[in-house]
Amino acid sequence: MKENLTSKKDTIYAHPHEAVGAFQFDESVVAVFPDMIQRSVPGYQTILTGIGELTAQFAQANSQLYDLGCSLGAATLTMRRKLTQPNCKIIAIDNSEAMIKRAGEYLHGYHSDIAVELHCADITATPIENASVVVINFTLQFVDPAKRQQLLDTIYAGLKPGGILILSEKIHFDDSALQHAIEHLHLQFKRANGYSELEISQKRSSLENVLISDTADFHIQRLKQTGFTSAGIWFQAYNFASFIAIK
Ligand code: GEK
Repeated sequence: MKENLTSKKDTIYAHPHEAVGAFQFDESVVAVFPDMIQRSVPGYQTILTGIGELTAQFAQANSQLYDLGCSLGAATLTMRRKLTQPNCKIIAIDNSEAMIKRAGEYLHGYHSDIAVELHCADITATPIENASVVVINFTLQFVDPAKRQQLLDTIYAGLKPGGILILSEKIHFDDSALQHAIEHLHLQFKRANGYSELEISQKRSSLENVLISDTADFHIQRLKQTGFTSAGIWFQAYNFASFIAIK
């Protein structure tokens, strides 16, 4: 990897902000994003490895693979590495201009003969067609809850029979004792990864009303209601889970 593509340490909330604004995926976040997501999301690397393995298992020849809310393209990279089926294309979409620009630089840093299209667009307004694998890795949680079902319907309609949706999300728990205990584990994870109390509390304020989580049961029910016959969790680390749904 080229020197100028390496990630800086995330110190965005290390100093007091006079007013903590709503979290935005802008250039300051892009510069530290790989560090930020690794230190904030338990199991992130394992999920990426799983996305690669599921791609190898479910990708179909002559089909399209989607990475919705691709950020810097980490899932696209792992899909591209594991894809062996002929005549496939990966379509990676993010509505942050800064993310897409940087994702292009990352993807060009590695050689591959597999076609990747990068689009700066809203995933709720993107057509999904002839798909065998659709990944939404920690992005549905940022979509307006009122638009989530419609997005899932679009994905379902665009998937080929036997196709797979891989959906990773931060989740919450209706049981308050469980919520408290598991949230504590996540806080300890962030502390162990070097985040200070100030950073943790300012980040939490900035994500309020921006990241809106659902429960695991709600996700599975909604996936079944969408039409998927098989839907369940394949990975969970504390309050972060990844679901698969097979058409
Ligand atoms: C990874 N998947 O590293 N349309 C398009 N993009 C959106 C939208 C939208 N409506 N809303 C948010 N985003 C990545 C990590 S990060 C997760 C995904 C996180 C984009 C937003 O710009 C950001 O890049 C991404 O979704 C969420 O595997 O930061 O916790």
